[in-house]
Amino acid sequence: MSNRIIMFLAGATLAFNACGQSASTQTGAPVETKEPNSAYKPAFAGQTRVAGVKSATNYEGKVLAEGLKNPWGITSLPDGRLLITEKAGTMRIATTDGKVSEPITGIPKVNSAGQGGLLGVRVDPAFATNRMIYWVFSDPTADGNLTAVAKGKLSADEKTIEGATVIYQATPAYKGTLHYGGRILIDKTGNLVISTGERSDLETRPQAQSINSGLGKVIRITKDGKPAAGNPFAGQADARPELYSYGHRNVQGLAFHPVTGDLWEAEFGPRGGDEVNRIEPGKNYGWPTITYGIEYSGKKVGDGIQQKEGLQQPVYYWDPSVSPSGMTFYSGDRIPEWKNNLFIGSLSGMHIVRLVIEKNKVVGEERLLAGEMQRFRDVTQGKDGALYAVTDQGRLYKVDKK
Ligand SMILES: [Ca+2]
Repeated sequence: MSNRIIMFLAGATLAFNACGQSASTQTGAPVETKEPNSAYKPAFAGQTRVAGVKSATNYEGKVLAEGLKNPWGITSLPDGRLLITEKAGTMRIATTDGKVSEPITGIPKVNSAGQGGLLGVRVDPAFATNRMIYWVFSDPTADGNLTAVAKGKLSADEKTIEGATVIYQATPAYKGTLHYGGRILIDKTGNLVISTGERSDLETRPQAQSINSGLGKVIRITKDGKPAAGNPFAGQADARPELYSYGHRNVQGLAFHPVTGDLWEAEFGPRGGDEVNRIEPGKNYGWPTITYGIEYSGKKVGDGIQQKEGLQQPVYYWDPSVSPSGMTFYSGDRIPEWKNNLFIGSLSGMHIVRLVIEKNKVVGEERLLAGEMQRFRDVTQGKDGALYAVTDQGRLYKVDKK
């Protein structure tokens, strides 16, 4: 079957599913036009460079605020305001019309060198009564830096975090400042799902494949930092019971699918090989044994293989890299054609990725706000059903229909 026919069929599927809604237009041509770094072949059709789509809805990205200092994570408070972390170690609260608070104090020291700092943040589902907040940060210890998780209570006047406590450290520590992962979600059982990185260097990289290391993992812990019940390696000798999945490089996107409830993640590849994965407990996602990327030097990674029995294939990958950061599925009603699509902040690509997903496969890709020339660090869905995003350059955006 020719590529053209496959694209036509994909377009027909989209139009059918969007019946009764304003349907996205299938443009056919992939949104990526640059040469890939390698000649690696995908494992299945639609694993990279799928047909481009274009939102039919007249949407806009409005700058609500500027001057945030390297914002990294954004999430909604129950009243609809936005809680934002800044890399150097502060949090601020922003209203959805762009008023930004003074920095919130009481947060344990972070090491903000390199890619470290105050990272992902979530509020307790019972925040309205307990005011608890959970966050990930780069923890400077005597042995080096590591990805850690802390919790604390937002004071009634919203000026400080009370009783901040470090509840989990993804050891071992390492004297480097790269690849901390750093996202956090709260799952439907009330446990915390955290991402880490393999700390980038050749020395630590193999630990992504070790189930007795905290590096290069998705981790699932209780709100007290203990391994969550039902984790895949519980009771297994020489394995850490807090681990949920492994073989990751640097996971900076985590989101639950609003319909299936599945955990999805995005991670950075080296030169090419950025990935979107659907995470199943206990599975090995391959890094550094398999990858669609190459070393920054241009050499192959390891044996230069992309597929291996027992190692999970990404649902989708990019080459060249877009640097996929924070992400969310859209479950709002304001733009019906976006329902259940995945939105990912792109750093080096400087846009917001929109992926249309059907039956766990990507069937369309769009680039939003590419003209803004911003490094989109995180995106979340507001209580009002609009998307809110923060950029490395310090902007807070609202993305909504005009
Ligand atoms: Ca992988």
